[in-house]
Amino acid sequence: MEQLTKEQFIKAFKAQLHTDYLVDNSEATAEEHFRTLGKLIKQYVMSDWLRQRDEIIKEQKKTAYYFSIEFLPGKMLQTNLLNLGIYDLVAEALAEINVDLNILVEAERDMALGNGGLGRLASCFMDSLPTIGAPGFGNGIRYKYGLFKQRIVNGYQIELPDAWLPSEGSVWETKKPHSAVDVKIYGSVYLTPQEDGVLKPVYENVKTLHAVPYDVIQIGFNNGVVNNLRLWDVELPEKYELDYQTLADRRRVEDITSFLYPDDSSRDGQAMRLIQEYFMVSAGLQTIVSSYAKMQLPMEKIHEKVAVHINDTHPAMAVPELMRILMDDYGVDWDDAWATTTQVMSYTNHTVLSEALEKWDAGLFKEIVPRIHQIVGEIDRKFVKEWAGKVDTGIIERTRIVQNNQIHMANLAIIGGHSVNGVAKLHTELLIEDVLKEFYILFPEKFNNKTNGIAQRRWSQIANPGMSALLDDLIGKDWRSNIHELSKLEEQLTNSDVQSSFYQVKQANKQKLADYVKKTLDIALPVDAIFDVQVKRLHAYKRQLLNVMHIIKLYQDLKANPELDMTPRVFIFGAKAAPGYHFAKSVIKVINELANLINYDTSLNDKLKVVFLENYNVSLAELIVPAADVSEQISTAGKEASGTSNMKFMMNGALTLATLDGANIEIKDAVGEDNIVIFGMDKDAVYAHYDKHDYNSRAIYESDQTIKRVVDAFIDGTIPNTHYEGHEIWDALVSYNDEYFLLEDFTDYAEKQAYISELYQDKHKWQAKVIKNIANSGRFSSDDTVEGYAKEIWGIL
Ligand code: H53
Repeated sequence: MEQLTKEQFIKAFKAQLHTDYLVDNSEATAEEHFRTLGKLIKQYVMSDWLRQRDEIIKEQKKTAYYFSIEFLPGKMLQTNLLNLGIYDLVAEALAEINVDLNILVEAERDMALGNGGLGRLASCFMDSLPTIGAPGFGNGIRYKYGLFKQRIVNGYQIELPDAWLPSEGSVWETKKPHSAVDVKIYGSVYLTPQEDGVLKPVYENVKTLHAVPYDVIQIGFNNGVVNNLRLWDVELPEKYELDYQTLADRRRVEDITSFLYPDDSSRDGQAMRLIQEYFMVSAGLQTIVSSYAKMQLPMEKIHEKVAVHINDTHPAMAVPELMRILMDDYGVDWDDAWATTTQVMSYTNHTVLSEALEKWDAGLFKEIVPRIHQIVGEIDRKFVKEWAGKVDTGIIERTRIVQNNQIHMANLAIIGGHSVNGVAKLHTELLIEDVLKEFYILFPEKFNNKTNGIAQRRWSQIANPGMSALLDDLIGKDWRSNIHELSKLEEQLTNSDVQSSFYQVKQANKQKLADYVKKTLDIALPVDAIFDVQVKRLHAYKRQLLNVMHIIKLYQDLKANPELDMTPRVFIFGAKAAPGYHFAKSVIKVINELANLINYDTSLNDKLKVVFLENYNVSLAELIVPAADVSEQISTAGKEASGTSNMKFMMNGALTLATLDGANIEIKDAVGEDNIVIFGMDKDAVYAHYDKHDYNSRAIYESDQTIKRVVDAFIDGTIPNTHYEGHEIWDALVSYNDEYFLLEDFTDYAEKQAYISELYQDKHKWQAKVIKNIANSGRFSSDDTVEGYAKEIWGIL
C-alpha cells in the first residue's frame, strides 16, 4: 500500500464513518468503528490484491489451492494491521480522536469456521503463504454458523449457535456474484456416445445449486502481497427455481452452508456433510479450471500451472471432480485426464485414528453424486487391474477405494495424488510403518513429512506484546520479520536481569488472565502460583482425564496434610466436546464439579485452583497461551498427529510437560532433554501393549494404592454431583481396560509434576529453561512449513 500518514488516516476514517453510518466519530458504536476500520484496510490493499491476481494470469504463475472444510482465523483486525505495517500508526491515530483500538478489537467476532487444530493450521498457512510471497489460495465454505458457542450450565456443556456473521456480511470479504458457478447433485446420469464416438454423460432430474464465492483478503507481512481465501455460499439459482417450490425445499438448500459439522473425529453419516464436501470441491475446481482455460494452454498440462491440496480427507472428491471436468467439460480422454489429475493433487493426512478417515456408504454416494460415483468406480477398477499380479491380492483389496460397499476417501486421495504427507516426524513414520503401510509398498515415492507450524506473528507479536517489546530490547527488532533471530537469546539464558525481565512479562500476562477469570467466573487466581494449562479439543486420547487424576491426587494429599509444603498451582482447562461425544462431555462435567469443590475449600489455603474457561476459541487462546507456565501435551504416545498449541506455548515461554507424541518430540529435539519434561510410555511401549494384548488396568488399579485412591474418587462421593459421570469414567479406566493407558502413565506423570513444582522454586533454573524454549521456537514457524509445501509438493516457489 501507499505511504500513509496519521492525518490522512483520521480524515479517511471520519469520512467513511459519515458515509456508511451517518454518524460523527464520537457517536459511533464500537461495531461501527470496527467495520469502518476494516473497510479502510480493504481499500488499502485493494490494488495489491488486484495486482497479485493479474500477475498470476499475465505471468502464468503456477498457483496452489488449499482445499479445506475448516478454516479457523479467529479475529483478523490485528493481524491485518500488523501485516500491513500500520498497527502503531492506526493505534496512535485512533487514540488522537479518542478511539481505543482495543475496543475495536473486542468488537470483532471470532471467525470460527473450524473445530480445532486442522482449521487453525489452515489459517496459519493462509497467513504464511502471502508472507513468503507464494501464490497459494484457500478454498472453503462460508458457514453461517461456525463452531458452536459453548456455555457451561451446572457444570454441563451447552451448545449454542454461533451467529458470527453480521447481516451485512464479514467486513473482510467481497462477494463475487459474477464468479458464481452451478453445482449439480442428485438425479441420475448415463453415458451416451456422441457422433465422434466419445461417451458423454446425460443428466436427469438433477438439483442445481448456485455457488457464490466470497473472497477474503489474506495479507502478507510487510511485503505488499495479498492472497485470497475463497469461501463458497449457496444460493438458489433463479433459473432453476421450479426445482425448489416449497419453503422446506428452499431451506434444505440454504442448510448446505448453514453450519460447520462440529464432529471432527467421526463421520456422522449425514448426507448434508457429503453435499457440503462436493459443493466446495466442485465450485472451487470449476473456477480453477476455467481460469486455467483462459491461459489457453493444453488441458492435459494443467498440473504445470495448478496444484490442489486436499487437507484431510474431506475434499478428496477433488480427484474425481477434476477428472469429471476435464473429461466431460473439456473433452480430455481418461488417460490424459488421469495423468494430469494425479500430478495436480496432493493430500495431507492429519490423523492415525481410523474412525477419522472418512468412509462413505456407496449407495448414499451414488444417490448424491452419481457421476462422481461412476468415476470413482472406474478409478477403483483401473487401480485393481493395474496392480493385479504385481502385489499380493490382499494388499490390493485393502488399499482399493471401494470396499464392502464403502468408499474410502483416504485411499482415493492417496491413489489420486502425487504426494501424501504427515504432519510431524513421528506421525509420518507411523503412517509409513502402520496406518498406511500397504500404500507405502505401492507408492513409496509419494510419502513425505511436513511438520506443522504456527503463524508466529499472531502468537508472539499480537498475543504477547509485553514479550515482544522485551525481545526488541534484547535482540533488536529483526526477529519480527525473521523469527530465527530468536536464537540470539541463547547467549542470555543465564543472565539474571534478562531472566527477571521475562519473569515480569509472564507475571503481567498471568495477571491479565487472572483479571479475566475474576470477571467471568468470579474466582481469584494467585499469580505467584504455577499456571498449568491444557487447552485443546476434549478427546479421550488427549487425556484431559490424566490431568484431572493428578489434580485429585494433589487435593487428596492436601486434605490429608493441609500443611503440605506445595508450590501453589492453578490448573486451567479450555475445551469443547463434540456435541455427540458423551464421554468427553462427562469429563467436562467432572472438571467443573472438581473445580467447584476445590476452589471454595478454604482449608486448601489457595494452594490449588482449577478453572474451566468457557467457550475456548482462538481469541481466548491469545489470552491464555502467553500466561502459561506449564503446557500440558499429554496424549497417549502415537495418537496426536502433531499438535500445534504445543508450539504456541513454547514460543511464549511455557515449559512443556509431554509424552513423546506428535511434534512434542521435535520440541524436545529443539530445546534438549533438560528443557522439556517428558513422561510416560513412548510409542513403542504403547504398540508393544497392542501387540502383546497384555495391558491390564485393573491389575494396576488393584496393586497401586495411590492410583486406587485417585480412581475411586470418581465414585466414592468425593466429587459432588457426578454420580453418573464418575461411574462412567471409573468403568472406562478399570472395567474397560483403560484404552488410553492413563493408569500406566499416571505414576510417572505425577512424579514429573512434582519435579516441576520443585523446579519452579528455583527461579533462575526455571527462567533459563523458559528462555531456551523461546530461543528455539523459530523452527516451528508456519512460514517455513508452507515453504516446504510450496517447494517440495506444489512446485510454486
Ligand atoms: O490436526 C492438527 C494436528 C492434530 C490433529 C488435528 C486434526 C483435526 O483438528 C481434525 C481432524 C483431524 O483428522 C486432525 O488432531 O494433532 O496438529 C493439524 O495437523
